[in-house]
Amino acid sequence: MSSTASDQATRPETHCDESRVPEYTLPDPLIDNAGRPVTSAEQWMSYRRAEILELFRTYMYGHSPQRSPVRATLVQGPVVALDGLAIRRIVRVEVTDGPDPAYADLLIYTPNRPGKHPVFLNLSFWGNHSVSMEPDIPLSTKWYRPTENGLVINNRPTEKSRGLQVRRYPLDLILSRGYGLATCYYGDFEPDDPEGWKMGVRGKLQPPGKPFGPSDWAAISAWSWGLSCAMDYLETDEHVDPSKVAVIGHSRLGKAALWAGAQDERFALVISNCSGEGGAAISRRCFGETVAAINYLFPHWFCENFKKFSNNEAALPIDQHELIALIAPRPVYVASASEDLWADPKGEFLAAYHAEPVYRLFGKTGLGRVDFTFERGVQDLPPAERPMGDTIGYHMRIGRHDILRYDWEQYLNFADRHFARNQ
Ligand code: GTR
Repeated sequence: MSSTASDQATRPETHCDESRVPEYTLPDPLIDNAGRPVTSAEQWMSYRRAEILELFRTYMYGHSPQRSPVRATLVQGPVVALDGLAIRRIVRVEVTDGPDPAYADLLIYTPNRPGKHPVFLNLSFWGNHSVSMEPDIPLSTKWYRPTENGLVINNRPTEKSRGLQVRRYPLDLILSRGYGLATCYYGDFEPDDPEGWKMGVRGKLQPPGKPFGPSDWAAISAWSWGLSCAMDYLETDEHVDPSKVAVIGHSRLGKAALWAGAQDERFALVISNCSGEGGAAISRRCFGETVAAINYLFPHWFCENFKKFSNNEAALPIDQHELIALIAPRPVYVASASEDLWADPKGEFLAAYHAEPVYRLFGKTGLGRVDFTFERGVQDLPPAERPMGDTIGYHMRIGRHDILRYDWEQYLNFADRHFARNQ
């Protein structure tokens, strides 16, 4: 996606031309704020990790408030679902206090056999009724962006949107491999709109009349905060193994999954699918979507301080390899798609690559040895459909910006390996 000279006054110019990637120097996660080297896992965990988290909070995603204890009510099920493969239920999780609490309706599938199961936790773009064709999953009653094709009427989804996203949720595969899925609509926490905060958790928790400060949370943090609330509930669910919860998201929700995984160490595994700018992609490459473009297109996603870095990436005190490093020593998977240049596959790969030194502190191998090189000035990308890595996984699927069965197959293999289910 690139813009023309005529609209540059409004929409920032972008390009997907590798020869125009500037020279840059990445911040070193292993040099602390005082300029001293960080040489041990103990130093990383005791203070360096907190320094980097604070930089991401102050300059990029904003600071989120403490969570109250969640309250959960079963609103549907349990029922046997997916031809006997799964037990399905919907649990309403209230996440704020007071008379009119914000809530999320978690749709949960777990394997239809006794015991506690590993689970993928995910926010969806279209809500619970979109991830499956099952006719008895209630339509969301929350706010949706208007569409022209009858999928949304009066800001509410219609029957026409049932199953809309099934290609992104291969439930048969996930359940038959022994995993569960817990999911809810991202708009349960905040509608994705510049005015959305008024209808979401940020509006509920902001003291009346008090404007947001320059490093207060924004929408991505609200979604990540919601993922932690969902985890608060999952820790109490008798069918879920809370030590094996993988947080997974696609695109803007991949950004939220990474930020949730960086902050909340209860997530045992973190998966970023095509998360791009503000997610896994190195901001300093300025390839595809840029800081200026994302702040212009989505002014509500990041905190106000982040606007200072539009067309000023070199001044960022952090870059996205450090977001991945914050997940260490836990396993993290970064995936791209070959035609998804807007998300900068090469920048996503390089962030995974440059998180390696932090994993090494823990005696872990991240991506490990990479047996190919990039040449500047060439439209080169990581090799397609060659999943690689150890504690950091990476693949680039052939095709477009999406999350498909191929991606899930790799995530399941990665989770099997790290959750040691196949030993
Ligand atoms: C695009 C946006 C990306 C990505 C994507 C998505 O429009 O520029 O950062 O988040 O949307 O979420 O599908």
